[in-house]
Amino acid sequence: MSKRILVTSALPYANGPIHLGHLAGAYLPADLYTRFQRLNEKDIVHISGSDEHGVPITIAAEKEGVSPNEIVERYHTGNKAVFEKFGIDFDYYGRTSSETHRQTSQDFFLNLHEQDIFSKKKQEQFYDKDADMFLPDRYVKGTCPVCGHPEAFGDQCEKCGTSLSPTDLIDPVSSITGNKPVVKETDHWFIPLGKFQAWLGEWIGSRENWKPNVLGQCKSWLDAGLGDRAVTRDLNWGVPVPLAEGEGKVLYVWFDAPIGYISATKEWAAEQGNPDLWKTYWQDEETSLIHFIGKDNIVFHCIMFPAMLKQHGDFVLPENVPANEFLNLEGRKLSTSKGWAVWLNEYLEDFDADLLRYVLGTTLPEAKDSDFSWRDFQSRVNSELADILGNFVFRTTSFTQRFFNGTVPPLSNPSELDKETLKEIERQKVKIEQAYTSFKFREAIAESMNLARIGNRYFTETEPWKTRKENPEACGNTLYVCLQISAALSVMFSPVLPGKMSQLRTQLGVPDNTSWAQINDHLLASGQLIKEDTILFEKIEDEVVEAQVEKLKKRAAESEPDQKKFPPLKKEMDFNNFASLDLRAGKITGAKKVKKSKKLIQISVDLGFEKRTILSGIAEYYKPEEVIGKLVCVVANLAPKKMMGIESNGMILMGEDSKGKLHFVETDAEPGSPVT
Ligand code: B3M
Ligand code: ZN
Repeated sequence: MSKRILVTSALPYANGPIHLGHLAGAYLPADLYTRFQRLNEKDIVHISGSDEHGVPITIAAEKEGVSPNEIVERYHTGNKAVFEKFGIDFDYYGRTSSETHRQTSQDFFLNLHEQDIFSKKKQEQFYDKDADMFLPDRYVKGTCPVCGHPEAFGDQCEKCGTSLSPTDLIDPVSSITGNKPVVKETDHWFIPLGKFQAWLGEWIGSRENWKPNVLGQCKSWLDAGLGDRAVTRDLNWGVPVPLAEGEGKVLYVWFDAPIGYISATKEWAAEQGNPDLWKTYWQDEETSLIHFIGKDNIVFHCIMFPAMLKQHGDFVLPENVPANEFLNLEGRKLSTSKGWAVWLNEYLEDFDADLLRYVLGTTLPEAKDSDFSWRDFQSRVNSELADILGNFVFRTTSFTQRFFNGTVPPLSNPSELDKETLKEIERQKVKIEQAYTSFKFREAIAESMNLARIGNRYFTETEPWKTRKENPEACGNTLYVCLQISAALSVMFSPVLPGKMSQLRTQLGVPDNTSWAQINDHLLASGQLIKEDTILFEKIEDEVVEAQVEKLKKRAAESEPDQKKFPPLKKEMDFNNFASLDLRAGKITGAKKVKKSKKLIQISVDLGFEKRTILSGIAEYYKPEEVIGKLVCVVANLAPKKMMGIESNGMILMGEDSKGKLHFVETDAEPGSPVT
């Protein structure tokens, strides 16, 4: 193991508040890891900060009609504060607008420039004459060539997900003035990633213990072949290109942002009163550099930044990049623009930070996407934190208060079970340590909880409420063992539950500076006094989590655009095609939900001359009993289709409104009548 560890967590764009997706992707795992390693007495520094450059910032500013500066001030300050409240214990939280950062990233660029590594190339780019600026891809809007969505962006269509180039758009317009942009030539500097391809393949191949999801993404980038990537942009917001010919241009945000880790470490070192200390962490080979990020940042941290570092030559390379997958919310993809997110500052108005640290920690998307739901939050708080950990500690300490005057009893003539149970402390400690050091935080937390489970089971089995009279010595042993487990838990659980475990250590009299190595089965001395017990975890009522789900749904509904743009008209068809469609009036005579399907209802329709079974995707909008009796229009000559094991014979016509809700197309004509 290396001498020291430098942990970085992705610099979040200072263009909006921190939500659960951020936490699950990078910050909570980074904090769990750092807190564990600190407890384990490692020399470890955790660096992060605000990414204050790039189009994400200027777009947020334009949307609000304020300056980019106002946006980054607001969110840098707000995000820094909320991370702190949540217990994300950065050693330094910097920002890429700092002077140190400007200097550091310009020096970095110049270093590569002087090594003649960049190629300068002409590029054709959209230009807005009235705004007098080149338009970043995101600033060009138009119709998606793939799905016809009229509001696609120049880098991506958010409706169909296709990744685009601004010139792919049909009828492109500038999102600044609404004008049709012109194509103009501009110069940019490119890093030839292809030159690093062979080295990257070898280097990534030689990394140990990288997660399969990370290796998989790297492999597909490498297999696709690396090309040139522009490292400059025509934008008036960012780090200026430090060359006379680069006037008016800035460094590409993904060039300067990772250098932000270095500049923030420099600022941290200065703050420590030892300005050169940053060098130890970035230049001494005995540093393990670990980048915590979400999966959308993998290519930048595993390909582009290592290539930059390698070429520069003065810095260590990342030892591991334990990127996480995405967190969904209540079964849906998280989306801030659609209001489908839980913001950390709002969470903290209603609940304690530790509860979310625990629940998110048990659901981290470590190997694949995972889901956060309020029901699961409630159930984990109630049935794990309260019923297992809280209950174990409470029954142990309150029994000690009532029957042992609040002092730790002696261990005398322990039974096999007592001795075996004490040994579980060491066994769990080994498992937990193993999990933390291999970035398996879910497992580390589960094994921590398992020790509380073991304690609970033992308490119940040894029945101290009975032995208290029959065999006081055995009763004392039970409490001794349970108090030692509680004490061990108060240290073991501290990376996850820093606030609650500090409270527990105070109650038990376990010193706050107890290290991981010091955890053993006799942290408490016999005769030691335990303080009055408090309830560590209160249960959460149904109404409380229901209110959270309601809040989420309400916000999602509010942020839906009032007028959904309807899809463009389909291509003209000839009359014969239309005439081959046989539409009939029908009456719904029965309806029931299709098992295991969220969308489908199985409907019986009377067409007068025959009865049909039709599956209709309306379950999100109608209950089966609501549709019975409706007089509807049916496509009666559609080929049968099997869904969820049921054959559907026809289709019921529906109108889809601007909110996406479906409405029946109804007719008073008697069942069987042709609809023409
Ligand atoms: N700001 C992207 C993001 O927030 C970017 C990360 C920079 S890490 C150097 O996801
Ligand atoms: Zn599209």
